[in-house]
Amino acid sequence: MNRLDTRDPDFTRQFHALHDWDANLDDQVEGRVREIVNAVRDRGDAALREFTERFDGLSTTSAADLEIPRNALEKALNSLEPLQRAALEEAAQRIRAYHEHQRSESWSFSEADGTRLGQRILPLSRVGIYVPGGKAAYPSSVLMNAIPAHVAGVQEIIMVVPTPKGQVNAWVLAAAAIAGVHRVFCVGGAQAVAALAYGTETVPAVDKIVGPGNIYVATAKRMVFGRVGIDMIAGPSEILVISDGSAPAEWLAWDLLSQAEHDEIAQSIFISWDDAHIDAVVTAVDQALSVLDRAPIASKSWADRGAVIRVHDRAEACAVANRIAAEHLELAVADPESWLPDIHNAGAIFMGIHSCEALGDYVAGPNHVLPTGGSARFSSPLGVYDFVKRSSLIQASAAGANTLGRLAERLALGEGLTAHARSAACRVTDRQK
Ligand code: HSO
Ligand code: ZN
Repeated sequence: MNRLDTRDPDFTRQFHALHDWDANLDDQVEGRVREIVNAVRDRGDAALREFTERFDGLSTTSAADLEIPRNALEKALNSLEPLQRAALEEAAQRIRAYHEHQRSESWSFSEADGTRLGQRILPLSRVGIYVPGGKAAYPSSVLMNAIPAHVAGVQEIIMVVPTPKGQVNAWVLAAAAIAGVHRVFCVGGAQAVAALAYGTETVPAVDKIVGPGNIYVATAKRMVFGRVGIDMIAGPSEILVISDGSAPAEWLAWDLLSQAEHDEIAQSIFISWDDAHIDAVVTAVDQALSVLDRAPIASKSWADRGAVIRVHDRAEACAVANRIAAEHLELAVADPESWLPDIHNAGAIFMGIHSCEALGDYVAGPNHVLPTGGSARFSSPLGVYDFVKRSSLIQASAAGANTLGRLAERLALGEGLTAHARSAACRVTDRQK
């Protein structure tokens, strides 16, 4: 773990080293992904089946075999233990209720001369949700991606999930059933992204692709952006805990490790101004690691990318937190409300010692798909607003066109655009011939 102290003259350099990181840029990967994307674009199902056989060891006799039938989703749901199923359903219900608040309405207003202006909000027609396979196959992420789309009113939600050697994760399928996913295909990687972007004979083309994935998936999403919409490019998970000593060190140690266990390149950072408290948390992390199932992953993450930062005071804690712009920020402090005005950059803010990130990851209701890698400076959690588009509405009255036409004509002439000027002038009374 990296130990930083803002009093250290070398602090700025160490701090940059800590968070200057882009896990998703690699020229070699780019070349390989380009080939895969082009092959699927040009040869459709045939290429999709070849790559699925090569990368996932899943051979199919026809492309139709790539689709998981609807009744398999129901079967997966019924195969869960009643308590597991109830937990998943309750989580889904809370996520749905939270996201209902994000709905926004179309609006318009009228001007004195009868001209009406507005904005119409409509759901996207069809979206694709990428669900990673293997160790990162999270049913909770299926809920977090699909439910906002559903609440937005998306007509068709298509999920893709790699099934290495044909192994499907029953939890993931059950979550898809609960979240209202319409169709599921067992394809993954760059080939799945290409199939969703361009469509194949079997996989329909979508309007937007969301969901996290490895570097191949992230690179493919970047490549097809423009053809389709994409959500943000997810980097490794991060948690930043600021503590004034109100929470027991052991709680905070588990909070830090709850991110570290996701991935060797996940990042957990602890900030405090209390030296004894920092030492207690560091000791508690080591103790927790000694009993953690995923210790091999979490230890590497904590050792290489983890950090404790000793700051001077609360104001400096906020300044450092704003520079990090963490995906998850826990304010493990006695009076989190009073801290809020000073926090400007964070994907999700967990307020007070009872609000650990794990609650937000699963059941609180807000989305767990959050801006990573400092992008909380300019972007937001995945939400209903990511599954809608807006159209402007312009309805000029005759009187309105008369006034606006004069103005537009003048501006058009200034730009040397005569057809624009004439088009506007046609609507101006004393210019009409
Ligand atoms: N913490 C992850 C989401 C997740 N956690 C899924 C558990 N399952 C996002 O940063
Ligand atoms: Zn998590």
